[in-house]
Amino acid sequence: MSDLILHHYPTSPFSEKIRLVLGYKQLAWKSVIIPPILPKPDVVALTGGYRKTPFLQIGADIYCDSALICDVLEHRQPAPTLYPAHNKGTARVLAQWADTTLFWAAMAYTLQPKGAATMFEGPDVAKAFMEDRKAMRANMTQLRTGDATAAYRSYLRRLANMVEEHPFLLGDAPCVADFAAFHPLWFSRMRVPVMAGILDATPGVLAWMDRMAALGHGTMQKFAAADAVALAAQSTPLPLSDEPFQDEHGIPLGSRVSIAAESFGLEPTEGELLAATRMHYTLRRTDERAGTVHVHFPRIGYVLRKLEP
Ligand SMILES: N[C@@H](CCC(=O)N[C@@H](CS)C(=O)NCC(=O)O)C(=O)O
Repeated sequence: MSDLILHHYPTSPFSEKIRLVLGYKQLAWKSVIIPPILPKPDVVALTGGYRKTPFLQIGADIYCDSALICDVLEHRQPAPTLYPAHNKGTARVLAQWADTTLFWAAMAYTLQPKGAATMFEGPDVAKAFMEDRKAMRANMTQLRTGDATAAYRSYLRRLANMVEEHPFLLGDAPCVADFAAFHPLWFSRMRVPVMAGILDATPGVLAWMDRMAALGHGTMQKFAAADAVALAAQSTPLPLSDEPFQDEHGIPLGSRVSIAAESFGLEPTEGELLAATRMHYTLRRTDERAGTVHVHFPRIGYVLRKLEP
């Protein structure tokens, strides 16, 4: 079976979500460290434009977005499951809330000037990072610090209510919602410890975080970005799933299309629409370094547009 290659960087919260899922499922994986800001030539050779972190590579197949990566890892290693049969819908909805509403409140609180001042090695690195992220947020409403802090405190209390009932958010075992709720809090606690005091009011949440962290990161082996691009060029994309085409846009398969995130980092990937199933899109594109690759996106959170042929 082809290797799982995670393109990520150590301080990325969404990457920590996936590293822990790899640990929970006890998977072996290869680690490619990518730059946290643009330019990202090796990333774009594989994704065709998408620049967010993390993404997963399996040979010549590229999976964008941590929600899609969770589905791919579940398919690869169904046990233990991320989607318990008795509350699949609740788990996905709670995960989506955590990856968006909770994430942005946690970031706005944690990266207020006092936190941001401790995060970077020098003023030039800080300035480059802040400018990169400001451009990514161009179409978003920025939460103000006071509002973000109040919201984050409430969300922590709500999470505490859940983990006071059972060891994980929805029961005795972690599900996709636990991984999604963990990573923004991990960023506050582990990456910007000067801001971690907000967690002290909810010791149940801290204990749950310790249980989550104990899942580990699976078995990781370092891999070079250039080797990952070369591997894609030598590989043939996997056969497409036999799930039916679900047309919501009036865009036929085979059309030239672009796919971009709805918000935060709108760099599009362009290619030929090969599949649009109930939950996922697949594009085919050819890159001069990576060869022909299939780039996959979730439907939720992404905008599909037809391009002129
Ligand atoms: N919806 C995406 C969000 C990913 C995301 O926003 N990642 C952050 C890092 S944790 C990012 O891309 N930052 C800019 C970058 O790394 O270039 C997912 O679930 O993967």
